[in-house]
Amino acid sequence: MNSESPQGRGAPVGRRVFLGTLGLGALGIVAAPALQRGTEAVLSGDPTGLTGLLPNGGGFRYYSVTSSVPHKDAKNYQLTVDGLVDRPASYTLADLRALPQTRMVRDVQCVTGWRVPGTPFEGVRLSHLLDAAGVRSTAGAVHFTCFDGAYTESLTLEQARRADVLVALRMQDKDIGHSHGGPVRLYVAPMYFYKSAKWLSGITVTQDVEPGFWEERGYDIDAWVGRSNGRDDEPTT
Ligand SMILES: Nc1nc2c(c(=O)[nH]1)N[C@H]1C(S)=C(S)[C@@H](COP(=O)(O)O)O[C@H]1N2
Ligand SMILES: [Mo]
Repeated sequence: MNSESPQGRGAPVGRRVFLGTLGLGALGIVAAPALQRGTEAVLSGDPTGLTGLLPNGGGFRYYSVTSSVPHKDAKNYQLTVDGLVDRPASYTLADLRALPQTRMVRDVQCVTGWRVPGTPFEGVRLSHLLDAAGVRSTAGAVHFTCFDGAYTESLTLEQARRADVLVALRMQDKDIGHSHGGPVRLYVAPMYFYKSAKWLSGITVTQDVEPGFWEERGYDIDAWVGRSNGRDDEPTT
């Protein structure tokens, strides 16, 4: 059903999607433009409860597959890197902030159709953490886990090593807030936004790709914008 997916496959964003939203639990949200405009100003500061069904401000929608997510900050945040590596590691937020930072400004594109142009993200290249860990020659993929306890994602090692894949600490030139997956989320610039796992807590190097949360529910593992999930509307340059 469209309303429980990150994608309204071919569905016009309108009454049909809006009505679907009303019956929805905590799963992925598709909100109608009218609903966004009417409620954003009042509720955008509170991403809990009711506002989980509502937009997040700035054109973003708030998505979480769980009804609540623990809050983490510099005091208790940890990111582990393990699996097929020679040097497993654990990073605090301060550790991550001390590493070289890369800033990119790209369009965010959710597979449901909403898009936020020119969004700055900043953080540590995933390739930097992989190099530091020493990826073993038998490895072929990277699996991501989240401290919401439910969401997962994956990339091939080749994708994970791209320069436009970040372990992001900042978004919209601010530290990433809780509702956007802070303090640390993945940012996979060339792919639909469902690849950009929020509340990132684990990076495990694996032999093969393990499908992520939405991918086990039918979405493409290789989620290139414009060239996946039934779309083929951009030249493959
Ligand atoms: N942990 C986690 N990460 C997630 C999701 C989620 O539900 N849980 N939803 C994905 C989807 S479908 C989108 S469009 C974006 C939404 O990010 P935002 O809430 O910052 O707009 O997060 C992605 N990462
Ligand atoms: Mo999405």
